Amino acid sequence: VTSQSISGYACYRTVEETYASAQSLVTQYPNLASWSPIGQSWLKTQGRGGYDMNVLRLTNRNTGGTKPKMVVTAAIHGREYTTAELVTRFGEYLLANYGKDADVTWMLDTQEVDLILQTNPDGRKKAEAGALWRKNVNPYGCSTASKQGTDLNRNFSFAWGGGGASTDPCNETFRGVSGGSEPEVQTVQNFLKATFADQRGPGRTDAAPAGTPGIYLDIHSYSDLVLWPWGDTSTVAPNGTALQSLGRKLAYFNGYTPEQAVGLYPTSGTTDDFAYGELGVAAYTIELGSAFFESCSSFTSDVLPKNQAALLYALRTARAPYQL
Ligand code: ING
Ligand code: ZN
Repeated sequence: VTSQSISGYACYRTVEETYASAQSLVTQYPNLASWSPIGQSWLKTQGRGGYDMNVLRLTNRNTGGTKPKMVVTAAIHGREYTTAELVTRFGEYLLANYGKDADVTWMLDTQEVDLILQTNPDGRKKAEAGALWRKNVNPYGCSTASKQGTDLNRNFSFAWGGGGASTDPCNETFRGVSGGSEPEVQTVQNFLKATFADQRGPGRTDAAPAGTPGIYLDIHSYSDLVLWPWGDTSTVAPNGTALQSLGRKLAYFNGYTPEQAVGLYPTSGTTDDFAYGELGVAAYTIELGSAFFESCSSFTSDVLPKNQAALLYALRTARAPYQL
C-alpha cells in the first residue's frame, strides 16, 4: 500500500490501489480472473477525469456450462471504506486458495463471482480527500459544493420516487431526477440485468421457466446488519420466507442482526429492492462494522473474518439460494 493511501487508515486501498490490485490479480491468475470496464463514473461521462467502472470476474475460464453467479457491489457510498477492502480481499482469498482448498476450487470451477469493487469511484475520491462523502458528484440544482450529488442507493429504478429518499439535490439521500438517472446506477442495473438475464429467483412471481440461480449482495457500512427487501414497505416480499431464511443464515455467519430493510428506516430506489423486485435475484444489503473509519485492527480482527465467512457461505449457496 503506497503513500497515497487514506491518511491514518493504511489498510484501506484507494480507488487507484484497488484497480491496480485487481489488474495484478489478472496478471497472476489469467485463467481465473478478468478485470473489465462495464461503464463510467459521472465525471468520466463528462470528460472531466473520473473512472471507468470495472468488474473483477472470478471463475475458471476453462470450465463451461451455465454457471450460477454471485454479484457483489461495494462502496456505492464513497465514505464506506471497509466495504471495498473486504470485497477485494475476498477476491484475493478465492484466487489464492484455488487449487489448494477443495471447496474454493469447486466453486470457481462451477460458479462465477462478479465483484464491483468501487461502485462510486468519484464519491470515493472525495472521501479520500477528507470529505465525509456519501453520494456521487453530479451537482444538479445544488449550489453548495459540499452537499452536491445523487445518493446512488436511492436512484435505482425499481419503486424509485417512494419514501425514504429526498427530492432536494443538496440532501444526503437525494434520489436523482429519475430512476436510473446516474451513470453509475445505469452501469450496475445493466450489469445485473445482463448477468441475471435468465434468473428465476424467489422474487419472481410470474410463470417464467426455472433458470440459473444466483445471489446479489450490496456491501455498506456501518451497523452490523443483514438487510433484505423491501425497504419501502413493511409488507413481506414475495417468497419472503425463503428470502428471510437465507438472510438469517448470512447473519449467522457474520454475527450481525438480520431484518427486513424497512426496519432500519424506510428507503426507496435501493440496489437490493431493484435486484429482487425487477430481476427476482435473492438480494441483501450487509452493513459492516461500527464506523466509516473502522480502525485497521478492528477491520482485520473482526469485520474481515466475520464477513469473509458470510461471503463464502453466500457463494456456496448461490447455486440454490431459495432451495433451503
Ligand atoms: N445504509 C443504507 C442506506 O442506503 C439501507 C441502508 C440499504 C437500507 C438498503 C435499506 C436498503 O441508507 C447506509 N449506511 O448507507
Ligand atoms: Zn451505504
